[in-house]
Amino acid sequence: MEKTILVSVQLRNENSDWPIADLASEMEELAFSAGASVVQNIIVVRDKPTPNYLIGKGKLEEINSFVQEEEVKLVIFSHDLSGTQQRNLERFLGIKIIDRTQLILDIFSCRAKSPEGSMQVELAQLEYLLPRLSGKGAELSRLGGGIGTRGPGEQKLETDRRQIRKRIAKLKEDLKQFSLHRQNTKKRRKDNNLPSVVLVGYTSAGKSTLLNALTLGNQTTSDKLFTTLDTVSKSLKLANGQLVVISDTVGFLHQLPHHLIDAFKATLEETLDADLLIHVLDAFNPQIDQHNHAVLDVLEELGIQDKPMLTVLNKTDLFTEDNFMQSMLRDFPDAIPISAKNKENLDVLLIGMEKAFNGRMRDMHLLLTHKRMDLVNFFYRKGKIKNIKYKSEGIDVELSLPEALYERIIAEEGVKVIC
Ligand SMILES: Nc1nc2c(ncn2[C@@H]2O[C@H](COP(=O)(O)OP(=O)(O)OP(=O)(O)O)[C@@H](O)[C@H]2O)c(=O)[nH]1
Ligand SMILES: [Mg+2]
Repeated sequence: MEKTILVSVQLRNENSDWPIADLASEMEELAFSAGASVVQNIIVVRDKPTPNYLIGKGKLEEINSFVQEEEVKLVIFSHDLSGTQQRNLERFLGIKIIDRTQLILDIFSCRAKSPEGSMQVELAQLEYLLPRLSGKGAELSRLGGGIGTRGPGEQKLETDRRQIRKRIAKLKEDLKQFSLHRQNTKKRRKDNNLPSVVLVGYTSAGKSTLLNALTLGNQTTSDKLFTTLDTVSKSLKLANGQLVVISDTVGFLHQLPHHLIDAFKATLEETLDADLLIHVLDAFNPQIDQHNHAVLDVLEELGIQDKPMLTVLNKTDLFTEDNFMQSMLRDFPDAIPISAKNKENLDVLLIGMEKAFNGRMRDMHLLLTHKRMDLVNFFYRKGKIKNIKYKSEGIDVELSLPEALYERIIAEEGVKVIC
């Protein structure tokens, strides 16, 4: 493990709703998730940044003495560094310096398993690095492997900018192919027309644990951040027999690097296309309000803040006193308290999902030609058949179906609307 110093920086000229102590503790979690061994977390509060080093000379000397005493190999800044600042800091301290964005990219790069996930991370890394390239090659080759140099790393950086631009274009093209393929699969799913539910939430809120609890799945879960990168979908039957597709996605974080959001938009297509979002909040986390806002911000950035959404307060098993939970429910009055780990109250969540879908059901009375038995099967899968009579003139069926299907069904051949 690399001995690491964290420098958590708050600049008063930048409005942040995150108290510095919370920011500092999140940096520790991120560093832990990347496999760093943190020996010091130094807090710096300034009015504004200095152009050369971000922080002042006094603090820099303080960091330098820790670096010498503890044989530190890496310093991670919580604030983004310009190329110049990073180079100056590396020259002054003589060790590798990275910022929060690079740290997050590094974690993603280690976690990415699918070819698509790896390409998305590589794209984000290259786009982050391109404007910071000048004069970096030589320094990076001196620095060797470890946190902050994974992924596209040194070798690719030493090739020139043109090569990197070419690689970026190629990655974008390949990712487009993945996306087209997914569109086709999605079209097939839409033809089946199963409603889709997507789990969203802050990293480590318990999304994968909830997916496993609901579907007897075996998604990997862990206390490290960003365990899940690739979207995984499973089918789930609600109590009324309605089948839905439920998907687990990459977790969010406050100020998630823009390059990453852009690169992961393709993976997040499932989310963009969801009929219902389930927002999983870790009720036991003291930063629950900030997490809540950070997730709502990312949803807004993706343009899906108005989708129907159920909020769940997860990890209720960790509360020993009832009144804590009560006050939590005062802050989130519509939320459903659950424990994904102990599978508590999941029936209430399932009913909530059912209600969310029922809200958009429409009653219909149709006469189908006998050739359209396929539609009867389709109705059984998608909705609720209330009455069905096989008559000589056709199949007389009264049913309720999702509103969204109405136009499509009445346009089908062999379908007559009775009322
Ligand atoms: N006590 C308790 N722990 C839980 C519960 N749900 C999840 N956890 C734990 O919280 C940690 C994170 O859970 P995950 O399911 O991996 O979280 P996630 O939201 O999928 O995280 P990312 O994939 O990193 O975005 C794991 O250590 C889980 O065991 C719960 O209901 N109670
Ligand atoms: Mg997960």
